[in-house]
Parts: sequence; C-alpha cells; structure tokens
Amino acid sequence: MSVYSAVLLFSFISTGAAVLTTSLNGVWTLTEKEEHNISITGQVPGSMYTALMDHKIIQDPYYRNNDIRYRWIGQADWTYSRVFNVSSQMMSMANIKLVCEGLDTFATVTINGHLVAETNNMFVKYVMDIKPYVKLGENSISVSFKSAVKQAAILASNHSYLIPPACPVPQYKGECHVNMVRKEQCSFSWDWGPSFPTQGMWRDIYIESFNTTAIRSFTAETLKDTDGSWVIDTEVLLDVPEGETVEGSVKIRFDVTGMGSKQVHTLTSNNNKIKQRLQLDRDFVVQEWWPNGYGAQHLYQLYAFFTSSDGRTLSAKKLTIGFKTVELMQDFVSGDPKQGRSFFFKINGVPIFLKGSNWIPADSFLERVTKERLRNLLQSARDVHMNSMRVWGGGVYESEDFYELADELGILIWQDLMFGCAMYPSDPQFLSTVSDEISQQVKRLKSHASLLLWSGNNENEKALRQSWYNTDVNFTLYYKDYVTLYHDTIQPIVQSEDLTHPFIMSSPSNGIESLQEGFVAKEPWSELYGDIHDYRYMDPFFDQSVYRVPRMASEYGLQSLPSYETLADVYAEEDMDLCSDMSEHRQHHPLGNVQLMAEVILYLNLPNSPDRKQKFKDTIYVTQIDQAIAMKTETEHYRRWQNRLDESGRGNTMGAMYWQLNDIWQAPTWSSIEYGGKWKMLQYFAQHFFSPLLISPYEESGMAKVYICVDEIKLHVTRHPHTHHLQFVPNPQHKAGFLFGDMVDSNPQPHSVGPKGTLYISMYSWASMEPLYNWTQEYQMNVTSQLVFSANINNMLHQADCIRRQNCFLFYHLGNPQNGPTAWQALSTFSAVIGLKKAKIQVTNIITVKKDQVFNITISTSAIAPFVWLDTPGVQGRFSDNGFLMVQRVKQLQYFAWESVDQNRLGSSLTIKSLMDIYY
Ligand code: BMA
Repeated sequence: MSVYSAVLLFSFISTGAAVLTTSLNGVWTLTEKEEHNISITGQVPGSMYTALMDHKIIQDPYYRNNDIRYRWIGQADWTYSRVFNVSSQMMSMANIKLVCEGLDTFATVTINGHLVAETNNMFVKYVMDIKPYVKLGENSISVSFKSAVKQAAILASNHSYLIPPACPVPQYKGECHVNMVRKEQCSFSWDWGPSFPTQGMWRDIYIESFNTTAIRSFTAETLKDTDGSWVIDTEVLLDVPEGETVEGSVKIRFDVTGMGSKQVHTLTSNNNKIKQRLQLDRDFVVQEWWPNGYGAQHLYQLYAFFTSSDGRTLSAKKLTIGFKTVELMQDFVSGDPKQGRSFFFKINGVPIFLKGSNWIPADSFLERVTKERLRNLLQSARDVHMNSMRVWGGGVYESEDFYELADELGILIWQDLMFGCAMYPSDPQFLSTVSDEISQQVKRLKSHASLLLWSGNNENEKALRQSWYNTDVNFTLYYKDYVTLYHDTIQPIVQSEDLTHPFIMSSPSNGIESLQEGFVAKEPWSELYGDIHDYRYMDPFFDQSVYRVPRMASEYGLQSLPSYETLADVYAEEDMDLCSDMSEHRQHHPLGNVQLMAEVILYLNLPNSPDRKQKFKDTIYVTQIDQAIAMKTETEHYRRWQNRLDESGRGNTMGAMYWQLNDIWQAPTWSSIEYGGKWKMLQYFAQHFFSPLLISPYEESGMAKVYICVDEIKLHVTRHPHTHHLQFVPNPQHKAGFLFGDMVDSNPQPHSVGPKGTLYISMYSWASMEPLYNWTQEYQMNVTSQLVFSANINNMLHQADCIRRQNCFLFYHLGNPQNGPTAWQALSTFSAVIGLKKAKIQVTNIITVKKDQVFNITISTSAIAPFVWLDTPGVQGRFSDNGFLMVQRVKQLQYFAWESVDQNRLGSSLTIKSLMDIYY
C-alpha cells in the first residue's frame, strides 16, 4: 500500500472505535508429545518441517532422500501454542474474533483450554468468536493439528466406496488418499515433487476486536457499458454478530477522483452484504488494464468504509483494481457444426493468443515463498513475453503477493480450482467445506485485474472419460460424483460470485461442448473444442508434424535435468550421475530417466567424456537442449496455426501454455526455471518463441517454410480528417481466421496494414562461418501469423552448392541479426550433422554497465557453435540470451545479476560451452 493510500485509508478511521487488529504471527511453541517428545519454537506462518530444520533436528528436507527419512514427521500430530495478551481496550470491545487465514489442515483450536473450532480445509479462512473465552491479560491459545496422512486414511476407510486413486504410483514416493482432504494435493507428492504433508498455520493469524461491525470482505467487478462507459460493481460483506442489529452506512470511494457512492443500512447477520454500483463520470478517462505486450497495466485503488450512524468510520478496506473485459469466444468456426467451435479469449475486445506456462507451488514449505522469489519468477515470465499463466489445480490458491505481481506485470491468470488428477467425494460434509472454500476464494481473487478464467479442476474430466483410475468399474457412480461436485455445487457458486470471468468445468475440456455432452465429453481432448493437454515423450520432438492442432494447448511439456549447480545443493558427490540411485529417486515420472536418454539419442549423440562428473554435466546440458528444442517446435507450431483452419476444421489455435514454469524442489522435471530461480535453456528459448515478432521456420514435405508471427496487427482507419476512431471487431471476411485488432468503421479506408519488410535467408555449411548462399523475400503481414516463404530444400541445397542436407543449415533474420529476431533451421538431426568443428569461444570483454548488477559481455568464436551455453556457477542472475547458435564471430550479451557481484567475481565464475565440447 502506498503511503498516500495508507494515509487516506486510515485517516477515515476514528481512532479508538475502529477494528483493532492484534497479530499472533511470530514465535510459537511447537510440540509433538506422543511419539517423539519434541518441544521447540516454531515460526507462524510456518510448518513443522521448517521449525525442525531451524532447530537442526532435521537436515534440509530436500537433501538427498530425506523426503523418505522424514516421513515420520508428516505422520505425527503437531501442536502449536503460545500466550498472548488481551488489553483492556480489546476487552472493552463487544466482539473479539480470531481470524485464521490458513490452517493446514485438521486443526483443533482452543483458547484458555476451551474448544473454539475444529477445521478441515486448508483453503478456508476461519473466523472464530473468542470473546467468551478470553480474559484481561495473559491468555493461551493452542492449535493442535492431526496428521493429514492419517486423516486421509480414516476418511477413505469411512467412505462407503473407494474414491480413486487410492495411492500415487510408487515412483512418486508419496502418501495415499490425498483426494479425501482439502489440502494442497501435491503435498502428498507429485510426478515432479516430494511428499511433505505439512501441518501448521500457513497464513496469517490475528485477533480482530471491534464494537459494531468489521468489513469481512470487499470485492469489485469492473464492467463496460454498451455506450463505452465503465461501472464498478462492489460488494461489502460485514461481520455482524448473531442477533445484533447495526445501523450505519457503507461508502465506496474510487481512487483519488472523489467519485463514490454511499448507502445507509440496517444490518443483521443475515443482511450483511451490501452491493453498490459506481457509475464513473463520463469525463473521467479510464485507462484499461492490458496483458503484457498489449499495453500498460493501469491499476486503480478503491476504498470501502463502514461508518456508524454517529458518523464515525469504523472499518475500512482497500482494493487494487483494473479495468478490463474478458470474453471467452466459443462460436462455430464454420457453417458446418461438425468442425467444432473456437476457444479463445478477448481482452478489452482484442483477441489474445495466450503465451504462457503453468505454475506449481514454488516450495513444499509455502512459508519460504517470499514476495522477492515470486517477483523473480513472475518477472522472468514477463521478460520472455508471457502474457498468461495457469495456476494449476493440484497446488494452492496463491498468495495476495502472487496476484498483485500478476496485476502489475500483466500476466493473465487462468485459475484452476484446487482439484487435480483424481476423483473426489460428493458427500454432504465434503460439499459443504468445498462450498465455503470456493465462495471465499472467488471473493478473494475475482477483483484482480489479472484474473482471466476459473477452471473447475485439472484433468478430472479426461481422467473419468479415459478411466485413468479404473472408474469404468462403476462409471455411473463416479460420473454422478463429478456432476454433483463441479456442476451442481461449484459452478453455481463461481457464477453467482463472479459475473465478469468465464468458468469452464475442467482443463482440458471441450468448453461448451463438454456441457452439452453432459459435462463429461466423449473426447475431452478433441482438437475441435476447448483446450488440450498433450504430452508425447517418444516422438521426434523436433518435428512439428507430430503435434496436434488444437484450439488451445494449456499443457504440453518435456522433462530436463536441472543444472549441476542446483543439484549440488542436495546431491552428494556420488549422486552426480544419471544412473545413480539418487537420480532414480528424484525422478518421479515413471521411466523418466530412460525417456530422457531415449530422447537425447533421437536428436543428438550422447556425451562421452571419460570424466564421470563432466559427463553428468554434459548430460544435463543435452537434456536441456532437447527440452528447449521440443518446446520451441511445439509452441511455434501452435502460433503458426492461429490464422488457419484445415479441411476438418482444425486450427485457429489461440494459446500455448507449456508445462511448467517453476519447480518445487531440485529434480528432473518439466520446468523452464529451476528451484532457486536459475533459467534452464528452455526459459531462454521462450524469449524467442514467445517473441512479439517471431520468425518461425519449419520443414514440410521437403519444403522450407517460414512464418512470421506477431501479437497483434493494427489497421489504421481514418474516420474523420481530424479524429481517429479505432474500433475492434471480428473480421467478417476471415471466418476461418482472425485479423486481430482489425478496425472498421462505416467507411473503412485502411491506409496501412501489418508490418512489412524483408526476410533474409542464408544457407551455411556447418564447417564455415561464411554463408554459402543468400536469398531475400519481401513480406507484408495481413494476419498475425502468415506464411512468408516457401522453397524446396533440395533446390536450395543445389543453388547453394551444399553437398547434402547434413552439411548445412538455414539462418534467417529481418535485416539486423545482432538486434532483431533471428531463426535457424537444421536440415537433419544433430547426430547426423557433418562438418561441425570444436569452436573456441572466449570472453573478450566484460564491462560494468550498472555497478554490481548489469554487465556487457562480448564473446567471440572460432567456428559455428550450436547451443552456446554460458553459466555463472556461484553467482545468481541471467544472461540476455543463452543456448543460441553462434554464426557470427562476435556476439554482445548482457548479464543481469540478481545479487550484488563485482566484475572480477563474475568474470572468474563465467563458463562457456557449445555442442562439440561434449564429445571427446
Ligand atoms: C499434467 C499435469 C500434472 C503433471 C504433468 C506432467 O497432467 O496436470 O499433473 O505434473 O502433466 O506429467
């Protein structure tokens, strides 16, 4: 909160009578008496694992196979307790409430020995009346947790039939029945993460004392009227004690404009929801909020005040909002309904191709996820031109910090609800706590400018349809559970709480078509409807023809190993080998390491250093090359399909969100950023394949084809000699595609279309830095993704005098290869390439641009060098580019340090390698 807004907010609250907040965060006593007789201090928010680590009772839980050694921790019951002071001022208040923002998960809360509440849902905020139990002076509170692992087992055995899967596959080394508990599903293990079934207060805990009432929640929806003006629909929920009547007014104030509204009310515990509509003055120019790459992220402040009938402001809340509209377009793509429906988003009327990735919890111990770490990860997403991120349904509804950063950085959030890869119960108790969870979370998150979409679950429609967990033994039973939970319970809550963001029942799904087919489509993976998740591990990942042509790809990925440096934090020397027991232990994806190697040999020769350590480093490097090439090939394939439909109606692909951005620990996974923040080669590649101006070559039927893709094309239309009136509408001539940002008026006179220029094409031999032959191709973009060049590769080879395709590659740029976009295309796999020499790559210069933070680095090479990889072990930061092909002798780079580092230390840590260095 800015100083100004804090002053504005609190200047309205008359001191003395307002809500008094007493934080109970900080140091508590943590005990386990039954089996291990432990009594230590523990931080709140926090979990027992970090407390045990702080006291050196356990090592780093991520170290080697400590996840197995420390299983006892999650199976024990842990109690947090402390004393706190109740002042005479607090005692004098009519209401004293304990607010627990997050209890993980099965907690019994007592105050001075009196039972106050029993909880069972990590995602619910609990507010408890503790007035009857507190006394002036010293009081005690205890929060006793039960092992979620044991509770899950009890719930499963009490349920009349199995809710599958009972347990994860053995490779996950996880715990069973997590779907029975409303807790972070991946805390019992996942295919990229360990099992650490935490207990503790994972979010703030505090006491609110007040006399009359307190604002419990404040939400806002921004809506655009048909005449172009904006309204803000607000809702204030007040905490009115049972049986009491409260008189007062709720006032809304918009930013610094002074615009606002006020309503006077008589409130009771049943009549405590105040909705007000704020119509913004017509002369106030609203600056819309745009996703990254489309415009600025304007944010505004909105305030709510509760004022008692005697005029004193007693409670206040602030919201940060943005003005945007979201539409999920699902129209038939052609006159033939069998060709399916589109599936794409318009933000402020503009179709957006979602360029993004999937987000998982950034740590098993959520208390370690600081705003700084979140900023680094989300800034990294923005830096590589992502405009969207899917908060995946097996983790948590993320923190306020996360969504604030997404608002600020222009990252649209596809928000799954926290159900993933499982069937779920639909008994009344489960539905009741889920209802609280959904209604609270939708209220909490819907006002964020970055919110794009609600999705009911991760992959449960597909799992049910394909009987992943043997549900076909009684499909009707599990189908009924599915419909009861997502359609009958969750959907109405989401849609009544939030009118401004679309809801889909599952990801992947067929969108409207899934609903029309009874909520579980015959083929939820259809290319003609909705989104798909698509993984193909043993296909030639560098060949675009293996990939599907969906409306949207919200998950696709390939694994790689994290860097040696990252593994060194948790591996012993002897573990540093792909064939070690430890490498097997950390690999949770069944047959994952075998796949990694099989993928390498599809494309590259295996590294063959006689030195075991070096060989492992090189193995890491080749898995990162594969992953980067795979995601580039697949993502560009999706981008190239955005303006096309084939005869069967496939195409108009409008989103590519790869799996997965970040890591929960140090292990082989699908991530592009390692635990700790280091960018894998994929993250650097994403910077290019998500670029707003992309040169995308590929090969099809012996032809080299090149597309250029842009985010948006603006046609400028003059309506009146003195005014430019720009309006975004779908282009009627482009039934089969979109002309983004296509603007028309009654008398359209387009005087310019999309970018035009020259594509420069060169054929090189791998053996030489001089091109064999050059071509040029003029282009003029009319749509956002357009074929601009197509030529027979054999003819090109012939023209360039290249003996055979294994000897040569194609290089592309738009006129300035140093600064503008470039692309290259091998004409064979790297295992078949002929003529590559071992390049000598040297750092010729390092200059400090910004002291201890930004450096210019110049490197030079003696020969063509593919996948040049720079690294700075021991120094945290990233390069402006990495993993590139060096075709020119000299290349300028920048290094952005994330810690203070001087030029000498940076220089001495710097290492460089390229492909031929791994062969001896
Ligand atoms: C998808 C995800 C995750 C999983 C990933 C990789 O199914 O939803 O469940 O981690 O694939 O297997």
